[in-house]
Amino acid sequence: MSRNAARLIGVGMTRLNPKPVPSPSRLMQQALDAALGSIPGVGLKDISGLIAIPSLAKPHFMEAHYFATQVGLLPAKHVQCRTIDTGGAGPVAALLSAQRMVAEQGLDLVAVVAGDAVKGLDSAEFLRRADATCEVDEGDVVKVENSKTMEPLPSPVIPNGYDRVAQYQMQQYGLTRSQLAAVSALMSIMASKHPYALTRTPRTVKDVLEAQLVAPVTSVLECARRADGGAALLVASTRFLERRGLDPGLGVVVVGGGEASGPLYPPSVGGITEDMFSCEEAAEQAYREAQVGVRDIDFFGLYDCFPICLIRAVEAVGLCGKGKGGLYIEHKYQEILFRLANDPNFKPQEVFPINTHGGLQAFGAPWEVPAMYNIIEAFHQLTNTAGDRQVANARRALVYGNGGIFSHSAVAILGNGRY
Ligand code: MLC
Repeated sequence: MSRNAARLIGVGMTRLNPKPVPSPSRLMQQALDAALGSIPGVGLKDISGLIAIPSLAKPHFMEAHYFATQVGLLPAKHVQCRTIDTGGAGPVAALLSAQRMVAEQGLDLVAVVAGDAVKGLDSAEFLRRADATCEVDEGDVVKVENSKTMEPLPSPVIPNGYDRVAQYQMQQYGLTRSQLAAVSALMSIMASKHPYALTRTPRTVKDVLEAQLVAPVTSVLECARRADGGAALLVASTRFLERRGLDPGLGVVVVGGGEASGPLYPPSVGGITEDMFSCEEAAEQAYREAQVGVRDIDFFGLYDCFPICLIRAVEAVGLCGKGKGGLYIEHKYQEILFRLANDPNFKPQEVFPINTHGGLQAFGAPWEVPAMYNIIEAFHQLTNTAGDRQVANARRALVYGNGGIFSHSAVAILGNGRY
């Protein structure tokens, strides 16, 4: 390994929905303090790079520069800041960017921060802002030959956008309504094992199907669960660790990554084609760079803002064949229910080493923060600190962040560096 290899050495997060509701910036600060506090002798003054993910509740011009100024990181020489806006893919895109800043540009310690307080917004204001993300100004529309009709989405725009893709997958590949609901039920089982998760009690497919509908094939229990929270990552060079007398094998290594983009929102159901999806491409790049395949991955942190996102993700990363994601989830869910009922020592991660924290639908989703939780859970799995959720002998993890409505995919592969 080169001396400039980048390691994810520390992570930090706030509890979800703290009261009184802090600002997104305060949530980022608290998470960064927690991450720095986990590494002896390392403090704010050691940070030479800062990447921030913008919030919806209180966005700022040049978020990273704003944050660095507020916490006193700037003014200073040799500090580089950047804001990354690839929606929910932001944390994984930021992790890859931090890795390059360390490995290629020679920075010593790069922090990634994200925080949002969308539960703290009242419902009407949240919906107004969320709906505005896909608003198209007619004056901006350029007619391109053979272009798809970008039919506007009804409110709530984001659930309806994902719903279009769910309907496409039902028509194209025979995905069923219960298979979609099984994702939410499965995630609630996983979340019930995590002390920070908002969902404490597992729900059934029946509960999910009987919950209030927010779009034709999406109920409220299948939506990313609106929440307030912050999270932070610290990526360091091995040179920095050596200089500080820290274990050069601290944390985990970023061994590969990939990114790809799709349109901001999908066309009508009949106009959707496979061209709009980008997770396969991002995953392929990441596997190639890491020189591993799906069988080498022990833990998966897969974005799941709505069931269709996880169903397409298990296909895209190669856990099952194309169009078979619904069946894959259904079988795993049935197996887990059977084993839980018959074996008191059974742990769900033995058959489903995916989103052991519960994902967006059950753990909680502070807008663009939640892929941070995929990364943090991967960190705990690879450092053998996931407690009751621990996947046995976890050596490599794949984390996936999705932005917009399948508009950006970022995939990173992490390793414990000991294989
Ligand atoms: C909501 N509730 C849930 C839940 N989702 N409970 C369990 N599991 C879930 N997954 C509960 C809430 O806690 C609340 O109960 C009640 O349902 C109503 O939710 P709400 O959000 O307070 O209500 P409302 O304002 O009416 O809005 C409902 C909604 C909204 C479905 C329209 O929640 C919504 O738009 N959710 C999706 C959020 C979203 O789009 N995130 C981005 C995903 S895309 P109580 O008891 O707490 O009041 C993405 C990519 C990207 O991630 O780039 O961002």
